[in-house]
Amino acid sequence: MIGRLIKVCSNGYTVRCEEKDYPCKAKGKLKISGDGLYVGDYVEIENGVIAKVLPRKNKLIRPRVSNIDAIVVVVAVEPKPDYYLVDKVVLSGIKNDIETVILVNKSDKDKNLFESVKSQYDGVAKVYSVSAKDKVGIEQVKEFLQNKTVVLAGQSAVGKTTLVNAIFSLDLRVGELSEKIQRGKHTTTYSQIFIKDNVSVIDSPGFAQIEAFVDLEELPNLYQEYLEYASECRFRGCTHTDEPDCQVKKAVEEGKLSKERYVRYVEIYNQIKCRRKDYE
Ligand SMILES: Nc1nc2c(ncn2[C@@H]2O[C@H](COP(=O)(O)OP(=O)(O)OP(=O)(O)O)[C@@H](O)[C@H]2O)c(=O)[nH]1
Ligand SMILES: [Mg+2]
Ligand SMILES: [Zn+2]
Repeated sequence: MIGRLIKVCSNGYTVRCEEKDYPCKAKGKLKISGDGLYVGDYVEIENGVIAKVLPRKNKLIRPRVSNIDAIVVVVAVEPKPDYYLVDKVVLSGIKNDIETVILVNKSDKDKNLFESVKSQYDGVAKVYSVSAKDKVGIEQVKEFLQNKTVVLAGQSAVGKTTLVNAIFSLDLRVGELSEKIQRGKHTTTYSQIFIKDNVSVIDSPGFAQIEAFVDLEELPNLYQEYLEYASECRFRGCTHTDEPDCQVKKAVEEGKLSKERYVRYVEIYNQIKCRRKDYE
């Protein structure tokens, strides 16, 4: 039987075949050789044992998921958005040829964040405004989700599980925001796919850090909104950091490109450069 691995947790695997869920074990070999199993894998099961993984269309390392059509990054006014995290998710999406969209949640609390996010990610990602709590904007998101498998990414307590509840009319346990430290409590502890009506959403534990696994040389090319300007930079292979006559820098100064995202670009560029020094 062929099915899809929809859940991995400490007590085993769950595989869905034709609308039925099967608790499974994995062949020892699968656990130790290769790179193991990913939520989202299509697998062959024999008597409750996962015997084989079918070829993957793509995979992400963190969260550990495969066969993804889009990454949905959730941000909210609270906890305060970590835009480096959003940038790095976008980078890993571009690198793996997976579309990234951004959901600005908790619109019931704040309306300004949406415009700010939209201006920063103009030409990079679709941005939606939603309130998972009040179920506002959910239909539009559901339209985007049709016939896709997406993974939710974002800091703890931005409302990923609340969104799953809103999209699938479920009542999963959600966490709370610790007022004092403005951080979530990592309520979701393992990845799981929710499937209904041609929509598959993977809820994953909120992650505070992501490694984009990008090389210094390729970084400038992964900022797609820079490419049209980059071709006019004085130097070929301009990194848009300290070179003279850089058209990307000029476009930032003229307000044609987001200043905030550019400042983070330079910081990420320097982070990767330092990381490389560490290894040399
Ligand atoms: N005001 C408001 N609060 C929301 C909304 N969505 C979620 N919350 C609240 O935000 C808190 C965290 O929600 P969760 O859904 O658990 O967040 P999460 O992203 O799944 O967090 P982790 O599982 O820890 O990664 C809960 O108290 C929710 O009730 C929203 O649209 N508006
Ligand atoms: Mg959660
Ligand atoms: Zn340049």
